[in-house]
Amino acid sequence: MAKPLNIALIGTGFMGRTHSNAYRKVRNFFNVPYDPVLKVVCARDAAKTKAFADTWGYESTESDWRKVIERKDVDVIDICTPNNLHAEIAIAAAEAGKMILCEKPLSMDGPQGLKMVEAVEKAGVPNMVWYNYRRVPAVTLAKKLIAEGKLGRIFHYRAKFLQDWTINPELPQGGNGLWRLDASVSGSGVTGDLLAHCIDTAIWLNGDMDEVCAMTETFVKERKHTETGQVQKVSIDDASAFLARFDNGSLATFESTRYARGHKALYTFEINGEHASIFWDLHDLHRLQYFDYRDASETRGWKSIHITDGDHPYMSHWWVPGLQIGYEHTFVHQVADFLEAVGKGEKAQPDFREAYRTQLILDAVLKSAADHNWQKVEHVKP
Ligand code: SOE
Repeated sequence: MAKPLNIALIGTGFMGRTHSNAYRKVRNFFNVPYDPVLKVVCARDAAKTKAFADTWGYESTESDWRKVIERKDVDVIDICTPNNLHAEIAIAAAEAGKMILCEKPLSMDGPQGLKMVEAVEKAGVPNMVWYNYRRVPAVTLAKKLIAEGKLGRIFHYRAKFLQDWTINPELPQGGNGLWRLDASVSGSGVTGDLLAHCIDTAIWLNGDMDEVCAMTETFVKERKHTETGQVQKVSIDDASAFLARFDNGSLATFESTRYARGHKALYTFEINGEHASIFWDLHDLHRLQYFDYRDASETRGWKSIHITDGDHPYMSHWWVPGLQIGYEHTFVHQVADFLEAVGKGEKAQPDFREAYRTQLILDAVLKSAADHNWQKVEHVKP
């Protein structure tokens, strides 16, 4: 029998929806030891929060996250707020002994991330950060192939995450919905929002990074504020690209932008190893492209592996072979993995400490871009 686990969701934006959907679906498809109960949702706007609660089936609403943390009937605090609130909420939740799930990126910067790591480790509470792309079955398969040594020594890692939604100079910045354009709330622009995903996947697949050399640009220098209408300097990076050297000696390039006309969420990575290469594309997320030099030369070539078989990661839980799943399922997988890990008393991944590694790389990228030089990346104990 699955035990009830009471969830408090803080934040009702896009991510709040993806997580709520995952809590509702997980037990229909995964035999997990806990049953997520949608106990309370919290956000400042009472009417919107009530509408959100009705849509997703939350039992109650709150407008002050501190009250949520005080509640005895809450086991898990799920933080889906803008980035500048992650640390304060997570540290208070850890002190209250709650389990914590936090949206990415973990924090505004490395030092703040470290305080969050220390708080959850001191409290000994289960914790995890929602880097959902690890849970795309094709990406999980890539991890398996690399761990099995199929690629051999890795020479190159190449990732990009391209969007085009901020090209219009009339788009305002800040406030509800557009906080991603205000560095005092988001920490940074595409570096923390998009490259954070690419870095999380990369260090999971290819190990730690040793050094980086970056450049960033802000193409639109001034925008009106959403609420005040005042024209203000744009504080975020609109585009960010960097070179990296991994601890295993492989060389890498990373690029992200919100100015790539025609691309809404083009996240791709390619890894070239001694024996084989793999390529993955979020727009075709159920396929893994694989080339193995050890195949007979007559039939050697890129294979497009359709990740829909019961043998593929996570897929036996869904439909029959040949039928696909999508973006929202990555969150269901992440909840399932979290509940399994809690049941076994194991760490869920990525936990705060692992996500802190990404944070240190983000700091090094921003520092490198500001100083126009190579930056060594501080390493974190696993
Ligand atoms: C930004 O547009 C965004 O929603 C990110 O914040 C998410 O993390 C990414 O998965 C999709 O794009």
